Amino acid sequence: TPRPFNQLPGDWRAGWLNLYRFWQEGGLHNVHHIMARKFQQFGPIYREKLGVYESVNIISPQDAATLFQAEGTLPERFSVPPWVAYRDYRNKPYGVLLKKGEAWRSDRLMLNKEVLSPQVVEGFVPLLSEVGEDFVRRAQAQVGKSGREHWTADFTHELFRFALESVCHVLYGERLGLLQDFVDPESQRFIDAVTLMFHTTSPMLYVPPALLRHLNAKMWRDHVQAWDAIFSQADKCIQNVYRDLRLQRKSTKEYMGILCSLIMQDKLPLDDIKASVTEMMAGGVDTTSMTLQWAMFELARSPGIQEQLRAEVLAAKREAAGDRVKMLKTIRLLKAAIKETLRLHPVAVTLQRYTTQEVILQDYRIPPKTLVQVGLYAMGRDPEVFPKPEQFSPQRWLAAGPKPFKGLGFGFGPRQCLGRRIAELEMQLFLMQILENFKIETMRAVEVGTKFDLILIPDKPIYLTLRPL
Ligand code: HEM
Ligand code: 2DC
Repeated sequence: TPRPFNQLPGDWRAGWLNLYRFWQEGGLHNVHHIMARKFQQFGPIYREKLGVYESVNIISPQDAATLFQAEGTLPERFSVPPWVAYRDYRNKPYGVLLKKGEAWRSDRLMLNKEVLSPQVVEGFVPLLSEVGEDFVRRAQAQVGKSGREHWTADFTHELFRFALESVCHVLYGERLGLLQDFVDPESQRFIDAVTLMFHTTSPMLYVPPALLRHLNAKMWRDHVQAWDAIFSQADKCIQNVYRDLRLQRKSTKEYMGILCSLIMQDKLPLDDIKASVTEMMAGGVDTTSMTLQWAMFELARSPGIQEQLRAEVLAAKREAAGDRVKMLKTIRLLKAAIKETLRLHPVAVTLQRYTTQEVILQDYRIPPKTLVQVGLYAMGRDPEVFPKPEQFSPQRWLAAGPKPFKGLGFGFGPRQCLGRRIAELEMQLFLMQILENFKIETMRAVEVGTKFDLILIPDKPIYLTLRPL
């Protein structure tokens, strides 16, 4: 018979003491390392209490399968407290990111049709390719300017701009011009606000924000300022589209973007559309850009794999006569390379769900309403799950046989990442276009680690070189 809940291994009796220890260990930026260590110490399941938050943590794909197969139709993840606190403080509506229950589900189903469904997603290809082409053109111009036949830089900010330009093109059907030499300071402010928002979230994760609010701590003020900037900039973009639509300035022939489709469908209240579109605009900056940066870094460190990918892309291009939609159907290794990048460098350190019924994990009874976290970072580097985990090997995803609950970078099920298809297409097209035009290089001696800043990011700048083929 399964063992009772209170026999689970782990430090779950003294929440505040644990939080204190966590701070002392520099846990703030090392959540992922601490988790990996706890799995080593306690085995594949442990219970933990940090401050007021209690969770059960798992690492094996089989346990993830058990968890997600029992999640039901209204899955709920850990609701990041400072994000909720901001919305309540400013009286701003929740979008799908923060909604729960039926209210979440009805919004989500409407959004799925315009953001995730295969027919609509194919229409994103020309919009996203155009942005990728501009990036290539800009890179070529930078090579010219350098006078040294290559462009070497920390690409963080270039990729932030690329990512925001991309997500806005599909959301609003309009270009912001972020890949030009002159960048609109308001757009730049939006990008900086998203980074600041993530950065100020992590220290407040385990301290109730209400407490910080009363202390009026600098962290909370910065967080509010960051969200204010995000909402006001998104609102401007949304108002522009709304006005153009009313004045019939938009030609109704071509695809006009996700926001237009949602407004014309008229099935969601405008405030709910706005809330979720704002979340998508903010969610589309650091996520894809950091993943692309890691992908280029890994390809630079594995020139052999980079050559294989280039060969695949060039063959696909010949066969499809340059048709990007067709090309996307044949680039299996490139898609595997993106999965492999997210295995080693997931954006989200964990996936979380509240259980709705009793589940058995590692032969322990987990009661309903328990927060269970899948240690995504730890799983990606566990040799039991991925042999030779330190090796970047896209090929491992192409080997015969199913790989259930191993590729979880975007989450799972009805509550998985809403931007998943946009993100995948954007990254596939970007890497295709880069591989067609440049060799990616880096100084091989430099080791780069990972830092938790709410999302996982490189712990030092990554310098990459693009060299025209
Ligand atoms: C949720 C990862 C890009 C918008 C999530 C979740 C993960 C994730 C792990 C939680 C899923 C779950 O609980 O099962 C990623 C990764 C990205 C990425 C790895 C890129 C490499 C994007 C983009 C957008 C976006 C480009 C916007 C277009 C969202 C939203 C949610 C979400 C709105 C909440 C969905 C809901 O609760 O219904 N993402 N994401 N993400 N993501 Fe992404
Ligand atoms: C952070 O302990 C660590 O995709 C916490 O695009 C648990 C947790 C809960 C929700 C996760 C979050 C972590 C990391 C960032 C995620 C978020 C859900 C969505 C969000 C993974 C793992 C993200 C980056 C969205 C953000 C959209 C936002 C900017 C409007």
